[in-house]
Order: sequence, then structure tokens, then C-alpha cells
Amino acid sequence: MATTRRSLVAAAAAAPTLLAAGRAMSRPDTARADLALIVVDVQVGFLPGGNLPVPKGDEVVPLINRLAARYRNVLLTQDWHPANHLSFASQHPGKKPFETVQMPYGTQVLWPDHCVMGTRDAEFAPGLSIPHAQLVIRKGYRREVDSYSAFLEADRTTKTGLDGYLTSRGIREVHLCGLATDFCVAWSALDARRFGLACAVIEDACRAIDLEGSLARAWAEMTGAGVARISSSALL
Ligand code: VGL
Ligand code: ZN
Repeated sequence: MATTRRSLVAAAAAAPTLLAAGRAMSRPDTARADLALIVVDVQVGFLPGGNLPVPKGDEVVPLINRLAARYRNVLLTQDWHPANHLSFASQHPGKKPFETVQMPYGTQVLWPDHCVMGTRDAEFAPGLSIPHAQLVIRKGYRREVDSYSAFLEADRTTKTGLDGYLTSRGIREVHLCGLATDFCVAWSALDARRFGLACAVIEDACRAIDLEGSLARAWAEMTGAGVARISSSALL
């Protein structure tokens, strides 16, 4: 009987603790050493007024600043093209932006000239404030090959080096945010899974280009590959 009474008291006393622990456990620990936030392409060129504006791309900047402050490890990517990059429609006479061409590695969407290395369009968004960011991965700097993904260029074989960096640092999980959901964020998320990392995309901290259903397709592929679709409210 004494045992039962003690157990009931213990259970009653423990209830609030369990609730508190449950709440704490349902909020991922963003300060974990084996987790990194990757902020994808939050650059002038992808904001309204830039050369390849993502609708409402500016809206994610303050949210990303708040999110990033919670993570021990933050990495940035930067789209970084030479002026004659072959993903630019301007390099293909008769072609217009958002048409496609065949490249040796497959179909390539043609874009307006954007994020040319060293220009203002390629700079990080002026409101982006992540002083503790540890690494900037630049991508798309070879004329012949585009690179949406932070891990692998569009030929699907050339590495950016990010996988080796993460492995060296013991980072096993990445959370992604930034621009654009359906291109650089999605390709990076899918490659994170290919390299065996746990991966979540923070949906409301991203904005999409959405070319002919590309956003829905990207989410279907990400979900199928085991990318978690989360909201910033689960983290803040
Ligand atoms: C991107 C198109 C071309 C992106 C970069 O950051 O999503 N999209 N270059
Ligand atoms: Zn680009």
C-alpha cells in the first residue's frame, strides 16, 4: 500500500515535469554540435529588385536572422557565377530567360544574368546578420556547369567540398532555409540525404520561384527522400 501511495504521489509530482520535458524534447536542440543551419543564397540578386527576384524573398531575412541566432553552427551558400555563365540566357542566342537548353549533363533552365561574382547582385542581402556564420560555400563559378546544390554541381559528380567539411566536423544533421525553395534549397536538401545526413527544410524561412509546378514537385521529391518539412515555430 505504501508503495502504491508513494507511486501515486510520485506520479502526480512527476506529471508537470513530464509535460515540461515533453515540450523541451519536441523542440529540437539547435545548439547541438552535430547540427548545422545552412542558409541558402540569401543574396541581393534573389530579392525584389535583384536580377532574379524570388517573390517575397525579402520576407525571410529577419526570420532567418532570428533562427540563425539559435544555432551553434551556421553555414552560408552564395550563388557565384562568372559573367559568361552558361546558365544565363544571354549566352544562348535566340533564347530567353526561363526557356531551357540541353547541356552535356541534362536539361538546364536559362536564367537572367544573376549573382555575377564581385557584383552587388551577388552580395548577401543587406539585412542578413549572422556574424557567427562559420563557412561560405560559393557555387556555380565554373562557366560550363550550374550548381543549385550546395553539395554537388549540376553534372552530379563534381563536389563543392561541403560533404567533406561536414564529415570532418562531425555534423550529421542539417536544417535548410533561404532561396529558392524549389531550386537551390531543394537540390541541397536532396543531396544532404544522398550523403546520409538527416535533413529538415524550414518551410516558412524559404521562398520559391515556382516555375510551372516546380514547387510542388520539389516538395514531393523532398518528402519522398526523407527530408522533414518543418516550421520555424517548432524552433523559435
Ligand atoms: C537559384 C536559379 C539559379 C537558387 C540559383 O538560388 O535557387 N536558382 N541560380
Ligand atoms: Zn544561379
